[in-house]
Amino acid sequence: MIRFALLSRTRTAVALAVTGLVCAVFAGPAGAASDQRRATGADRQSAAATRALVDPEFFDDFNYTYYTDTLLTQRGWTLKSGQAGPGVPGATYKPANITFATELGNKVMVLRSVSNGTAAGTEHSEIYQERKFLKGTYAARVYFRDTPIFGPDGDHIVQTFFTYSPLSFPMDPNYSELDFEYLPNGGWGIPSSALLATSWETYQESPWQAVSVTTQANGSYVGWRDLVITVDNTNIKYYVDGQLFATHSEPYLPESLMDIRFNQWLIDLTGVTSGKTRAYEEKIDYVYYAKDQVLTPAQVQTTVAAYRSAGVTFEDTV
Ligand SMILES: [Ca+2]
Ligand SMILES: [Ca+2]
Repeated sequence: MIRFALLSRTRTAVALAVTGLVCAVFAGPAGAASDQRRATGADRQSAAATRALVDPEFFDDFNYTYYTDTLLTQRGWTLKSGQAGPGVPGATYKPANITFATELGNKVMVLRSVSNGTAAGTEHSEIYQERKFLKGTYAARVYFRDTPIFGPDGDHIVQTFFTYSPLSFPMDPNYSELDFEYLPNGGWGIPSSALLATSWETYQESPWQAVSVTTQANGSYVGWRDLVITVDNTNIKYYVDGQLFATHSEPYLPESLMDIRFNQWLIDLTGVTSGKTRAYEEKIDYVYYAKDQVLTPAQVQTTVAAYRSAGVTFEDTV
């Protein structure tokens, strides 16, 4: 895990610089922050039919009390702990940095990162699910934040929603990873805020080589965002707030079972010169996966609304 984590930081940074496979760069988010969609009666009626179609599926509304809630591990979640990557070498992943708050009329998960400008004083957060996901539809509602909760601003923070399988050997073609990464203060040579969607075929550490493709949109994505990734036999499609953000295809289609991850971490310590402590937060309302079914973002919203109207905060039939 530690080895992967350290590699992940390096390869991501280098991939952007070396492979340079940015297939689209466009202006920042269109329109205002996304509305919180609410299902109508008709939505709920159609939701039952939709849900019958998409089983097996995974849904977690993150209705937990604390990071030590035993339900988290019972339901397949791992909270990364200790010195690990990705991010600043020597920084620490702390499960206690993952908390749960009431917002949007329900519980949301909060990932906090803290830094005082030193590696020893830098804390990251990460949570990941079991490895059992491949083709189908992945979705999460995520809050991207541009400024610290407190303290000086400017760190090269990465706020993510991604899927991942370990690399078995260098350039293993079965390696699989699909990333949403938001950089509120830039990083990896990007001067300001940007949202990245990256699909990986494979990589090797030494000498560095990566086969990946990134779609980059410059601009602020602050606020709640509905993120969807669909994977079928032809395409990987990334959607933000219902709008198609990126389409990637072979050789980037995933071949191996992946886990689902959320993390927040600092790329480096060059963004802020101050030694004052600062903290950043990414929030996640829910995560959803439908196995082997490509759903539209609207169908995802309908399905989530159906779970909520039924009072279901967790389901796993994958
Ligand atoms: Ca929730
Ligand atoms: Ca691959």
